[in-house]
Amino acid sequence: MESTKLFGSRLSPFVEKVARALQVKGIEFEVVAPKSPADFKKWNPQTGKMPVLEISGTRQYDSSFIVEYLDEVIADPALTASDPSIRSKQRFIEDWSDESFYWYLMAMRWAPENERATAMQILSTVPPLLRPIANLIIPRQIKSAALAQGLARLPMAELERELGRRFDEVLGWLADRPFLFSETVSIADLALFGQMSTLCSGPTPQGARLIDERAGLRDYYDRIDRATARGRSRAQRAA
Ligand SMILES: N[C@@H](CCC(=O)N[C@@H](CS)C(=O)NCC(=O)O)C(=O)O
Repeated sequence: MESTKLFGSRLSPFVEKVARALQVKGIEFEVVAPKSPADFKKWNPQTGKMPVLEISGTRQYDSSFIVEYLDEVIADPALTASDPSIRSKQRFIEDWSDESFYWYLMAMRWAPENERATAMQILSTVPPLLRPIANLIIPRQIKSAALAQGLARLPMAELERELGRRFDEVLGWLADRPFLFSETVSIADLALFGQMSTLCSGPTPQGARLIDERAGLRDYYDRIDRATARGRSRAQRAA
């Protein structure tokens, strides 16, 4: 069987989301990291974004489309609930996490306090010879997207307060269940896990602290981590 390739960097919340989905499905894969921004367009001419998944001779783009595809080709374990009302909530949170919540992360990464560490983190994944040119392009390009969206214009104190509120709201949705609206992990949890994982990756200590201050959130993060770890059996994946 052809090998499955995940194009992108696991520093991206969307790539991490797909990596975790593959692990839940028990699909072996290799990560192909970008060498330059030109790779994004080469891998994914449609949107120029990562992740892209090469699987069974096809290339899929967009983390949500990819996970939906994985659920179609490997139905068990399912990453959405069979109950339509629960499934719609999981899809809604996945979309909220990808298209809205993500911008809190971007704002925090590209805040004046963190932008240097963020740029260094990204550049460390680029081959040394390409770093000078990447340094000229990547930070400016990504920061300008964050500023255009708007949250990145808030001062850090406001950003922390707002992100903390979003986390409290997530805990409200979680209530006393192990995963969002369900006893088993779904696309909603994977999407949030990707965002939290990037937030805990170093350049945004303010975001990592907001998670650590909330024991319920930290436990939720660790629970998704365990449920989606590579090589776990079904019994081991149980919360
Ligand atoms: N909706 C897309 C979002 C992907 C996305 O925004 N990826 C970012 C990395 S975190 C990217 O490739 N950015 C490069 C660019 O915008 O040029 C998905 O879920 O896959």
